[in-house]
Amino acid sequence: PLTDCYAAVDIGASSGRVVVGYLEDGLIRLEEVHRFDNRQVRLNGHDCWDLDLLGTELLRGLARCREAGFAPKTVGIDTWGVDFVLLDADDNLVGDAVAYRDARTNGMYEVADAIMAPEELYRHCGLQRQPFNTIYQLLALQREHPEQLEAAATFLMIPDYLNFLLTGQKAVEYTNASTTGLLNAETGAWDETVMAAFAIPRRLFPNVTHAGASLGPVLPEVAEAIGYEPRVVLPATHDTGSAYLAVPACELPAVFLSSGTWSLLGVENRSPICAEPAYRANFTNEGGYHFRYRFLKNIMGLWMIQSIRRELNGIAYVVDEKAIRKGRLHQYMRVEGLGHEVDFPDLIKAADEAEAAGVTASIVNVNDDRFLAPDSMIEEICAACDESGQSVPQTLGELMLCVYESLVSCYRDAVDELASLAGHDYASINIVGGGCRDGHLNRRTAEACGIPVYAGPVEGTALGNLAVQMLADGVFPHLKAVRAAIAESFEVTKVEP
Ligand code: ADP
Ligand code: LRH
Repeated sequence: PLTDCYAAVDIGASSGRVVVGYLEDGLIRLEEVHRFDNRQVRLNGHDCWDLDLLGTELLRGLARCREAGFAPKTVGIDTWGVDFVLLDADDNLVGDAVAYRDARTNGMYEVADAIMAPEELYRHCGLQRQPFNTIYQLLALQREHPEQLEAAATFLMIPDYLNFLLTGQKAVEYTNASTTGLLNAETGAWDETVMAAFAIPRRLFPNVTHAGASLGPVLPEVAEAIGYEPRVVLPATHDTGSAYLAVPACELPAVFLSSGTWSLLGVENRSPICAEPAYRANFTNEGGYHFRYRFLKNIMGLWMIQSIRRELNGIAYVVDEKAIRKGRLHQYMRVEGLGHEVDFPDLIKAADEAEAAGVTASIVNVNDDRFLAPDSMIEEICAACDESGQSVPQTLGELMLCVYESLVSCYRDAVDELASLAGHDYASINIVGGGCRDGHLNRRTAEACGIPVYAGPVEGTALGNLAVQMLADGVFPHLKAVRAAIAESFEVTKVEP
C-alpha cells in the first residue's frame, strides 16, 4: 500500500467522509474512500448524536483506506463545533451527546444574562451569540442533570472523543474549544473568570492542545481492525477551522465562505476583535490554526435546503418513531413524477425554472431562531412569509427562490458589515464546501454581493485537515506553502456578478 499519505476524517452535521491525501508531482491529490449520512437519535427526551454510528463509521472509513491501497501515516479528525460529551473517572460516558439543535437551551439566554451581561461575555470570549454555544448547553445541563456534572471527570468535544476512542488519549483541541464560549479569545486558555461566574467546574477541562500535536499511535485493537497503525494528529478539529485553511483566496482582499450545513462567512484575522461594533454585528472570533482568528458570521445556510429535501422525501431528521414532528412527507409540495427521491439538483432546477418564469421571491430572515429546528421547514418558511405580509410560496420553485434570495441577501448584509467593520471593501468571495456545487447559489451570491465568486475546492474541510497533517509531517515548511499547493492543485470556478 501507499504509505506516504494522510487520512482526513471530516464529519459534518449532514454527512461524514474519509479522504486520503498525498502528493504527486508537487500537487495534492485526494481520494474519498468512505462517505456516510450523519444522523441524530431521540434519547431520554433529547435529540442526540449517534455516537455508536460515528465510532463505527470512523473505523469503517479507516479500514476502507487500506482496502483502497493506502496505509496513511497519520489520521486527523474534524467535526462540527460546540457539542461535547462527559466522561467519568473510569472514562465511561456520562449522559448522552445531546445535539446542538436540541431544545434544551431554550430560555438559557435569560439564565446567562442574569449572571453576566452578554457584551461582557463577548469581551472575554468573542463568540457570536447563538443558543447552542456550549456555555448555554452546560447551563441547561446544570439545571436538568446536575448529577451528571458531578459524576463527570472530563469534558471532551466530539472530535476529541473520537480521538480518545482511537488512541485512549484525552485532549481538547484549541480551534474547537474556541466555539464553547469558555475560552478567552486573547489568551486562548480557558477563561477562569467566566467559568467561575457560571459555576462551570474548571476541573473537567483538560488544558487545550494545539493543532499539529500528535496523540500517538492508535490502540492495538484499532490497528488490528483497520489493518495498519497510523498516528493520530490533531488538525484544526473544528470543521470550519479546517475549511478556512483550504481557501485559495483568489482575489484579495477576499471574503471566505465555508458552505455546508451552515454558511460561515468572514475573514481571517491575526487578532480577535471583541469590541462593541463587532458584538453588535454578532460576528464571532473563532480560534484558528497557528494564531489566526476566523472573524465570521454563522448564517443558517444550506440546512434550510437539506431540511426541505428531507421533508419532501419523508425522511426523519431525528430517528425516532414518535418524532413525526420532523420529517413528514409534505402534503402541499410533493414533487410529482420524478421517479426518484428529491435531490439537490432537483431543488436547484425548481429554483431556476421559477426564476426564468419571472417569479418574485419573498424574503425571510434566515437567521431567525425559528429556522433552527422547526417541525416543518416548509411550513415555517411559508408562515414567515405570511406573517411579514409577503406572498406565500405555492410551488416548490417559489419556495426555493425564497430560500436562495433570503440566503444571498443575508450574505450581502454580512459582506457589507464586514466591509464597514474593516473600513475597506472586499474584492471577491471564495466559497469552499459542499455548497459550492450549487450553481444557482454561486451565481445569485455573486449578483447580490456585486463581486466575483470563486467556488472550490468542494472538499475544502478535508483538505484543510490534511494540510495540518502534512505540515506536522514536514511535507510543507509553513502554511503559506500548503496554501500555494492547494491553489495550484485544485480547480476553482470563477462566477462573475
Ligand atoms: P456538512 O459538512 O455541513 O455536512 P457539506 O459540506 O457536505 O455539509 O455540504 C452539504 C450541502 O452541499 C448540501 O446541503 C447541499 O446544499 C450541497 N450539495 C451537495 N451535493 C450537491 C449537488 N449535487 N448539487 C448542489 N448542491 C449540493
Ligand atoms: C459548521 C459548524 C459551525 C458551528 C456549527 C455548530 O459545521 O461547525 O462552525 O457553529 O457547525
